[in-house]
Amino acid sequence: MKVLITAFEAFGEDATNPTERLLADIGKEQITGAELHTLLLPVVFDECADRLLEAVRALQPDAVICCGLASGRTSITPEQIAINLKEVAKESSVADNNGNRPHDERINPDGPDGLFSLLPIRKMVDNMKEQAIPAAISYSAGTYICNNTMYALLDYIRIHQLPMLGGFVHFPASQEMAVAKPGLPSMSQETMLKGLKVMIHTLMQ
Ligand code: PCA
Repeated sequence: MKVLITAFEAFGEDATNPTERLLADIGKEQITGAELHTLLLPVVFDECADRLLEAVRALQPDAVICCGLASGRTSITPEQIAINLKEVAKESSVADNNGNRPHDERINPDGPDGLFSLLPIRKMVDNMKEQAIPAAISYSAGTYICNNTMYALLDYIRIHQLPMLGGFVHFPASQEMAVAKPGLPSMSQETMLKGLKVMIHTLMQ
């Protein structure tokens, strides 16, 4: 099974993005039955999706697992749904890495309002919990870059009717980030890697 894993560069106030390290770590792993490919995406509206879809077209993977940071979360959270909206709230300080702050914009003006993940998210969560990894389904990927990426991927699969699994998983902050911001919920990079491996194994079950 050909599996494409993606992650994001740092954004906002955070100097690092733990999914970037996660991507480097999974790139060194051998998983029987899986041919792994990795891709780091920019935290820029539209470009995140363009780069991902370029790789999808070139690789034609059987499955795509996109990974991103959701600082403040306590578990690894596969997303259930992506919504057709790009929105950076005015009061939020987090423009994308090119300074874009879209407001009330559709990702695809002709696309459906929402698209469900094509990954076996419930099985992934159950399998991670069985391995004592904190995990839960999330019902909102937000309206920022991760949602943009997930929606664009699912919309592409929908439009081209591809036999491809795809979806998005948010990870908590790393322990290093929690040292800099006391009180921030965190998870070790080792546990994140273990969780990602469990999710890849779940695809092949
Ligand atoms: N998390 C952000 C964008 C990049 C990332 O890792 C998000 O949740 O949209």
